[in-house]
Amino acid sequence: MKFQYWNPQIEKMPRADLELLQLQKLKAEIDIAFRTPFYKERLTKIGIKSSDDIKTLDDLKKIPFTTKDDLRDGFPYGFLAIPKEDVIRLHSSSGTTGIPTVIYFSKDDIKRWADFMARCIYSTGCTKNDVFQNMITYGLFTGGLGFHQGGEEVGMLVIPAGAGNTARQFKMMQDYGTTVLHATPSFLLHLETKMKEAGVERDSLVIKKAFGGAEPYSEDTRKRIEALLKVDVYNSYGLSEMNGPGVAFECQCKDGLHIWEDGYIAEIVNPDTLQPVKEGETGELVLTILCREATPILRYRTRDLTSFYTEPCACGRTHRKLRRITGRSDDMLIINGVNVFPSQIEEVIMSMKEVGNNYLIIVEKDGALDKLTVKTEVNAETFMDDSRHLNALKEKIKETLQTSISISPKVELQESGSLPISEGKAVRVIDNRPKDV
Ligand code: DLL
Repeated sequence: MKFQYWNPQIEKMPRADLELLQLQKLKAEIDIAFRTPFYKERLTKIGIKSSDDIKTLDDLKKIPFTTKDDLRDGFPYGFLAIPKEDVIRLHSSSGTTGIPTVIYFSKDDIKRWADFMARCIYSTGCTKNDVFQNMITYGLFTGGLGFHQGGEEVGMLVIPAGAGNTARQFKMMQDYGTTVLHATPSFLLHLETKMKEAGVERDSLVIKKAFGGAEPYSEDTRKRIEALLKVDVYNSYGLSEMNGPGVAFECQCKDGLHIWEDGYIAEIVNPDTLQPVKEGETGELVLTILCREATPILRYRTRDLTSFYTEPCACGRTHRKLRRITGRSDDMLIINGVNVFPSQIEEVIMSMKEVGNNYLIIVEKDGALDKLTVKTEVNAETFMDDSRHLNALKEKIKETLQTSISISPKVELQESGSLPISEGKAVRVIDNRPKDV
């Protein structure tokens, strides 16, 4: 395989040099942090007076974690490090419930972010000859503009399609000869169902690649999208607190996500003890941004569960790789005392070929006990089968889930296209149990 690098010097930098660069950037970011009301108080409290007190990368561990609640407490300007007149953009969580988390950007911050995004896109083999249809929400959500800027930086023809409206999406793919797509994995799965319904022939499209991210998905889901749409799918990870997309991305090897360590310091900790996990073990990702002057964030608890690869990547990049995010430490369901991650359920159902492209997990109270229902679409041929086959499939799903998660749920099979699909991140879990007060 021939690899291409957006910034070979940085991407293949020897580890020792990379760590030195991180230290320099960390010191600069600490000085920036001192200009925010929040960190000025927090750093002073623990006896850090300036970046001179950070002598090694390990010294970062002296600084307490920053949480989403801290960001909310600091709303709206507690984390702002530059004069307001130098801010050119903000992105924030939707803020429909509670206080939003808001991130500000200077002109240089936006340039740096665009450059990281270009690095991600280029690392998958895209070039300026590609036509890139960005089928994700634009607006306060970072997915739209983040990828848009990166695509333009690479020199691709970027179509700011936005999410939803599948009929128009297919029309644009045909009209403009789209070669690369970006959407949530759930939307990519949905696209194939809609393609059949709309009678769009795959041969009328020239799509080759798709970026899928913003929500967790299993390896089986990736394989399924690749088989259905006949494209290569690359996993893309990021979060608005760390700019948005562009934090970690799969290269042409499609085996783990390179985290750009000249832009972010990544730690993985045990979410209960908050101590570092052993090399290669799974835990919660903690990130410090090194590439933003308007809103510094140090040691942010992402809640995302992942682990580092210990082997180097065949592409020659020296930036470490993260394993696919399996879920969040706060999305774990406790069902009659058993811990279950929605991703474990997805893994089981998406590995079965009879199962369709959408599913929903419902938890409710049944008397004193919790009841788990898994509703899953089945593909059209299976749905038309006689009831014996459908019952056998139900039993198979039940038994496999029992083995995997130690719970035997109620399984409901539904017709393809009948479960709700959201334009943004998929809603996979409905927990109707009364909340403890
Ligand atoms: O989802 C940024 C983004 C946009 C990433 C487009 C990739 C593509 P937030 O809305 O702040 O930002 O949500 C961040 O989404 O903490 C993860 O829990 C989850 N997430 C994002 N990417 C992945 C992924 C954007 N590839 C939160 N796999 C994160 C699993 C993901 N979860």
